[in-house]
Amino acid sequence: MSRHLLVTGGAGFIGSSFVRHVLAHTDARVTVLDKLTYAGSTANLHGLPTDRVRLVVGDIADAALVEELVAPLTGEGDAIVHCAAESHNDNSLHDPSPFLHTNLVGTFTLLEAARRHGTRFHHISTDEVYGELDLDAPERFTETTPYNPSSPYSATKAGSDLLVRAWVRSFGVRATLSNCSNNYGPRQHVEKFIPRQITSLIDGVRPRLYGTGENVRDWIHAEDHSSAVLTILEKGRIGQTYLIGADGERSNLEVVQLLLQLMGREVDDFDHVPDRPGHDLRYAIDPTKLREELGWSPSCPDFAAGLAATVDWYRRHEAWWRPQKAAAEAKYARRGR
Ligand code: NAD
Ligand code: TDX
Repeated sequence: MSRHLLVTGGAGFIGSSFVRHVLAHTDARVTVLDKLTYAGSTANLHGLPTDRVRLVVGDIADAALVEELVAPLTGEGDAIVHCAAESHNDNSLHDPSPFLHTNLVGTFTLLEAARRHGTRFHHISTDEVYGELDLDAPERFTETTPYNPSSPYSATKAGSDLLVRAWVRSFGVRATLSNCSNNYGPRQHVEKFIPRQITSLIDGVRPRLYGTGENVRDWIHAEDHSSAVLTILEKGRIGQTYLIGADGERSNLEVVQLLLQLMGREVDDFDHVPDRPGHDLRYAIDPTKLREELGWSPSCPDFAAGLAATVDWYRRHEAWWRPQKAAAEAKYARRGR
C-alpha cells in the first residue's frame, strides 16, 4: 500500500503546488483537508487523478473531522503536511480573528491528533516570524534567529511554530518545521503582490507600490518550496527547523519595474500608495542548512525567467483569476491601497 499524506490547505496556492509535486515525484495518495475559504478553490485541484487525490471540505479546527482523517495515518511514510493558514498580512490588520482560529487553534487541533496517533507531522511556516532585517544588514535569517513577528499574521504563525516545537519536546510528536521566504508562481491569489500587479496590468491598471517600494522580499518559486518540503519530509531530522530560500532578494520597486518591462510598459508607469502599517523592511533567508544537510537546491533559481512564465500563466488563465479580482480590488479600495 502506498503512503498516504493528509495535506491541509491543499486547495490553496502552496498546498496545491505541493500536492502536484507529490503526485509527480512519489506514489503517495493524498487527502486534502481544506475549508475552501476565499483563498481556496477546487479549480486548483482540477485534472488531478481522482484515484490518488481526495478533497475533504472542512475546518482544521474541527476536532472530530481531524480525528477521523488522522486516525488511519499510521503506515510507514504516512504524514500530515500542514499548509492551511490565513495567509495575508493586509487582511490580518483589518480582522485578526480568523488568523487566531486557523493558525493557532487549527494547528493545535492537528497536533493533538498527531500526538494521539503517533503520526509524522510537517509544519509549513514563514520567514516573517523573524521580523525584519535592515536593508543594508550583512546577515540573513537562520534557524537560530530570535522570533520577532510584526503583524497579527506573523504573530499567529510564530505561535503555531512554538506549539509544534512544544509538542515535539513535551509529547514526542515526530514533527519537522520549515520557514520559507515569499513564494510566487501559478495559482497565487490576486490579493498578493505579484498576481495583483500582473492582473491589474492585464486590465490596463497601474501597479500599486506600498510606501517607497524599497522593502525587500526574498522570492522563491512555489515549485521549489514544494521540492524542499518533500525533501524535509523524507530526509529531515525530527524536531528540526529548516529555512527554505533561493537567494532571490529584490526590492518591491525592482519587481514592479521588471513586471512593467515584461508586459511592455514604461518602467515609471506605476503609483505609490500609502504604506502598510508595521510594514517589514526586509526578509532574507540563509538556506545553508537545507542545502548542506539535506542536499536540496532550487530548480527555478532564475527569478526573471520564473516571473515571465508566471505572467504568461495569468495571461492564459483569466478564467481562474477573474472571479476574484473585483472583490480583491474593492477591499484594497476601502483600505486606501
Ligand atoms: P493561501 O491563502 O493561498 O491558501 C491557504 C489555504 O488554506 C486555502 O486553500 C484555504 O481555503 C485553506 N484554509 C484556510 N483556513 C482553513 C481552515 N480553518 N481549515 C482548512 N483549510 C483552511 O495560502 P498560501 O500562500 O498557499 O500559504 C500556505 C502556507 O504557506 C501558509 O501556512 C503560509 O503561512 C505559508 N507560507 C506562505 C508563503 C507565501 O509566500 N505565500 C511563504 C512562506 C510560507
Ligand atoms: O499591492 C501591493 N503593493 C505592495 O507594494 C501589495 C499587495 C503588496 N505590496 C508589498 C508589501 C510587501 O512588501 O509587496 C510585498 C509583498 O506583499 P504580499 O504579497 O502581501 O506578501 P508579504 O506581506 O511579504 O507576505 C507573503 O510572504 C510571506 C505571504 O503573503 C505570506 O503568506 C508569507 O508568509
